[in-house]
Amino acid sequence: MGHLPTLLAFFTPAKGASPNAKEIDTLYEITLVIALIIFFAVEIGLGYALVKFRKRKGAVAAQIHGNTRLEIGWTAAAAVILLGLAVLTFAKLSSIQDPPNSSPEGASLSQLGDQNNLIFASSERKLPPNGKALNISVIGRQYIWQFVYPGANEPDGLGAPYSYEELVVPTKTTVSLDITSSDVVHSWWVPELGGKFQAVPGYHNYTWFKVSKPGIFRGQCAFLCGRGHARMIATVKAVPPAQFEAWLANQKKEIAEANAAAQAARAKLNAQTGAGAVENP
Ligand SMILES: [Cu+2]
Repeated sequence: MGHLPTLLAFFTPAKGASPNAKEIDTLYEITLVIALIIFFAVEIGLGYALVKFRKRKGAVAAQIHGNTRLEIGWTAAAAVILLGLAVLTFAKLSSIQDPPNSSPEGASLSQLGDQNNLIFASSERKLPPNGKALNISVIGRQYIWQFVYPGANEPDGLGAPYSYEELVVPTKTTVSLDITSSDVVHSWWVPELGGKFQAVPGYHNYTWFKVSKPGIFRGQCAFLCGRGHARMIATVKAVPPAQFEAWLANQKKEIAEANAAAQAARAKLNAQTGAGAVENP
C-alpha cells in the first residue's frame, strides 16, 4: 500500500526502511483506510438525514422504537471488522518480531556474531533463522546514546569500538540491538526502523532492523528522561558492508590512539607532580 496519497502518509508512521517498520506502517494504513470509509459513510448518512428530514411546517416525525435487524447488523459488522483486523495483526506479528537472515552481501561480514553463543543470551532476544546477526549494544544515558560494536580485544568487552549519537550500520545486514540504560529510563525510537523500545537500567530489551539501501534515519529519545531530553537525538547511518568494515576498523584505531595519548599525558603529569598528587592515576 505504498502509493497512498501524501495526506494519508501524514497520518501513518514514517515510511519503513526495515521490514518490521514496513509491516507496522502497512497495518496502520489498512486500519486507517477502513476507519476513513466508515467515517465518511456515517457522516454522509448523517448529512443526508439532516437535510431530508429537517423540520418542516406540518411534518410529523415518525416515532421509531428500535430495529432489531439493523441493530444486530451493525453489531455483527463491527465485530467482523474487529476480528479481521485482529487476525491480520497476528498474521503480521511474526514478521515484525522475528528478524530475517542477512542478505548474502551482509552475511559475509566478519563481525557477525552467533547469537546462540552470547554470554547474555535471552529468550526475549529473537534470532534470525541462521542465528547470526550484527550485535550492537545501545546504552542510553543522560543525554546521549552510546553504541558499542563487536570487535573487543578481551572477552569482557574491553577495547570494543564505540560511537556516540550516530549509529553506523551495514546495509543488507540483520542488526540486533541490545538496549539498556546506565542511569534513568530512556526510549529508543527511530520511526523508520521499527517500534519504540525502552532503555531501562539493569534490564535488557532487544529489537532488530535490516536496512536495504544506504541512508540516514533520525530518531529521538521517546521517554522524558530529564532536562536534556529534547537534545537526546539518535542518527542511524546505513552504509554498504565494505564501508562499514572500514569505518569500524578506523573507529577502533582512533579510540586506541586517543587512549594511548591520554595514557602518555597521564604518565607525563605523574612524572611532573608525582602519582599521589593526581586523582585517578
Ligand atoms: Cu529522553
